[in-house]
Amino acid sequence: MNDVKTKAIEAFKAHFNTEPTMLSYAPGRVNIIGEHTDYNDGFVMPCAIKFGTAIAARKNGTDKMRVFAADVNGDSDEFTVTVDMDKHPDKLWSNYLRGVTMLIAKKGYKFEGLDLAICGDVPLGAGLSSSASLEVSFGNLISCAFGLNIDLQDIALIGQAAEAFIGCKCGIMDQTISACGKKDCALLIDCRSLEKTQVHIPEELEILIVNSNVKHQLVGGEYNERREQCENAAKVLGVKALRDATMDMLDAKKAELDDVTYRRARHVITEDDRTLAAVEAFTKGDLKRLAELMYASHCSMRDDFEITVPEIDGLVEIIREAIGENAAVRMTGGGFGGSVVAVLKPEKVDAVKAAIDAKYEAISGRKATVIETHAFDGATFTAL
Ligand code: GAF
Repeated sequence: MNDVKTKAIEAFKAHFNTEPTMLSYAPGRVNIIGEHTDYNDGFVMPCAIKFGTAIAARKNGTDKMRVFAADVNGDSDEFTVTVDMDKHPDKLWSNYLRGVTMLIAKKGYKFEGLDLAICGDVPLGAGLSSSASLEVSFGNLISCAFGLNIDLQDIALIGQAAEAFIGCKCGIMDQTISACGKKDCALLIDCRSLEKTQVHIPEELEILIVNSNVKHQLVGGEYNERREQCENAAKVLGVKALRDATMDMLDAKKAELDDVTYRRARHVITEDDRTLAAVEAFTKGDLKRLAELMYASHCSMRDDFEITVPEIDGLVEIIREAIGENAAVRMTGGGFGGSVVAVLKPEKVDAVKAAIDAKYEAISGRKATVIETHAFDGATFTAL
């Protein structure tokens, strides 16, 4: 059992003075390519990572969720299972649970209260979807505990709606990969049809995540603004979503779009193409092509979508210099801080770590955290 699962069980016993009867777990994710395409009905290619959120639980025979968040300074919360949920004024972590509870109840499912102890090891604010792993782990727990049989993709949709309840109009990527991830594979997700295609990650390649330790938080703000800009561009182009547009269509309407909107749309349209091309590069084991695509994705996020920060741009360049040819590296996730992802041969890892040690602090005033991972399975539930 991984550490976080054991910790959740121990925390449950210590807090509730009894044994848990269930354990739910869902991982965080790293997105290899396809950024800010999901809410444009486009393509993404994430995989689940080795970190996640574990919840040890037991039915409590009441209509209350009683939650102990072992790793949020031992904070706790209690709320009633209802279709009419209020947000907690200052416990953001609990609002994800409140949102998921309300949304499952609103769908007409009948369930009752649980005692819960939660432990997660997805680094917060690192762009690795700690909140999606919490929503999916909790949604799947409710479904399995009360025999509701909610499909994992529907659990993901409920998680996405919980984010909207809190204030972030996010896409469906993070919750889908957390729910449905496959060991040793990235998933190409068509965010319109929700069709998922497994893209095997060749054994000789490793996934490296480098957390810039510039924390980002997606709730509201610039993320929602980007989404609005994309929706406006789609309207001007006369398409349902930017997924349906081409660069020719965009260029034909250039005069009707302000420069910012044009560049936002260019990022999304070209990112969809890069994502599909990356599947082919992976399939052929063509690291050089993958490197071109990932760097082009990074530059597009930096220059057109304007979601990178100098620390992240610096990290990408440090890694490119360290690996030389075939440096498949880019920012991953929503942006404004967070992490960089690299796909590389394991023998390159030491050189990357040494370069980061030598150069990152000087450009950023902080240390980066290097995480070596592979692709993991999505959500699981165990009766204890
Ligand atoms: C965040 C969102 F939650 C996702 O839906 C996605 O838009 C991503 O940013 C950017 O690709 O993680």
